Amino acid sequence: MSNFLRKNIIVVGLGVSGRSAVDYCLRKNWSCTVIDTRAVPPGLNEFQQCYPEVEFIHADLTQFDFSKFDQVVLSPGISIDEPMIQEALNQGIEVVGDVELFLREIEVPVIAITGSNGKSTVCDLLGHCLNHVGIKTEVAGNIGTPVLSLLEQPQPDVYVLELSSFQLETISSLKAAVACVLNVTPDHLDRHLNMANYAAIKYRIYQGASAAVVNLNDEFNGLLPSAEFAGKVSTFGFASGDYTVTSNASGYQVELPDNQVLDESMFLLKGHHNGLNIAAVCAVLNAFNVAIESDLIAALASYRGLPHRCELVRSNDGITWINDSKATNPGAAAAAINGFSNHGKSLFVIAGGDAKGNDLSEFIDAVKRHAKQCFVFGQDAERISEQLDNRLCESVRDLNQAVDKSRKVATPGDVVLLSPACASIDMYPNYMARGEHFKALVGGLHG
Ligand code: UMA
Ligand code: ADP
Repeated sequence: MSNFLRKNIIVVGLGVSGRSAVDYCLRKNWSCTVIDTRAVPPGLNEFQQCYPEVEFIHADLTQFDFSKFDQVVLSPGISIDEPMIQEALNQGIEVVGDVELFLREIEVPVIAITGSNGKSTVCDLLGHCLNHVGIKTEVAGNIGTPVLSLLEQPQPDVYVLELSSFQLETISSLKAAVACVLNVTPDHLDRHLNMANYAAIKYRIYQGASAAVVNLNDEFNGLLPSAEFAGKVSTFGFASGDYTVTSNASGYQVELPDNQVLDESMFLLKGHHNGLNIAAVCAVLNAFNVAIESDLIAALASYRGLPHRCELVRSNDGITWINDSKATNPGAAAAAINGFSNHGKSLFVIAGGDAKGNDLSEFIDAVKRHAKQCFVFGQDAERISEQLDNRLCESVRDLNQAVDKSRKVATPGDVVLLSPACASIDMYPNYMARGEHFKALVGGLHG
């Protein structure tokens, strides 16, 4: 350690988690430096005014020497496989993420959730249910609230943490009261290289957990060999599991181990994938010793969902318009398309953007099976349309034209679903901006 009285930390990445890490280090009276590969990361001026004592370095990570620091706090957007981060590890310098620092500070149980899709919905719904039954809960992590910012408030009864594969790479102290991998489908392969590697990182969430909730439909669930796992295991899935989702005439139903059956008509969350999310929430709550009784079911029923996730925009012209802009990978969009396949006469899909090099086949299959027509726009429109028949797919200039064309072909009783299967960054700052644009366009249509 460079100065045994004052720990010398470097925070890599000046995003929201990096900023909360700086706050944390300063509260600890540690010396703190920040490095970012961007010359002017968002909010740099304001940051420098607030923290004049913190040195900001703009540098290429491939050239940077970390040897004078005691600890590296790595933002999730930067890979632990960066050669100079690996070099720091070889020199015996500790590399952690913000979540690891947080876990070392807290004394209350953690419910930890990961998965390629459904994480935010499941975490938000868990927070809604637990708070509803009087268990004080804070929800944070990849959902948007950086975990270290929670340390400024009194500790609740339980933390629900949404953990991404990026965050799981730098966590070693997680011993969750309940851990759950919701699903693993292609995403972030530009960073994790292949599915086996990506899944193995996600399944680390079960290490040291007291109870595991496992999706029986997930092809990687063998990564949690129940014989070797010391804690309690419960399962959920389509047509299988302790918490089972099945189809009925009007949609989905969730069957609980005590023979209760919860029908889609009870819930504001629509689509079979949301049935699976509800099943996962029930399994996690039960593993956390919360009984699925009337109070809890009332909480599940009153949950409205998060914006941009299969959000109902408008249906007053007889056509149901749904904003699912958060479907930024093929698995998410496929789940939404499958989920809404029986909710109207015909289904029109709007998709496209930056496909991040993902294999689109799951999305393409869902469109072929359930959509009457698909309008595609953005950077990878051509890649999508090449895989779909011309009669089924039309390339359009932008979202404005996609909404215009959908309005012309859809008739009362139909569903129009924006579920892009792609990231938005080729045309929008983020998925929220894309979703807001869609809502404004649909709101401006004459009914
Ligand atoms: N970046 C650089 N150079 C740097 C540092 C970052 O170019 O030196 C880039 C990253 O590649 C990334 C962006 O800057 O594109 C932000 O990265 P960051 O690590 O600084 O991100 P934060 O603002 O700290 O936000 C992070 C999570 N971001 C990522 O994992 C990329 C947020 O998840 C999370 O909500 C937040 O911490 C609070 O915990 C976002 C996300 O996109 C929503 N997550 C991915 C996903 O959901 O698919 C995993
Ligand atoms: P995440 O936080 O993992 O990105 P969200 O809850 O924000 O997940 O949902 C993002 C999108 O993923 C939704 O808009 C929907 O299209 C899809 N989705 C939601 N739940 C599931 C699920 N259980 N399985 C597959 N896709 C899902």
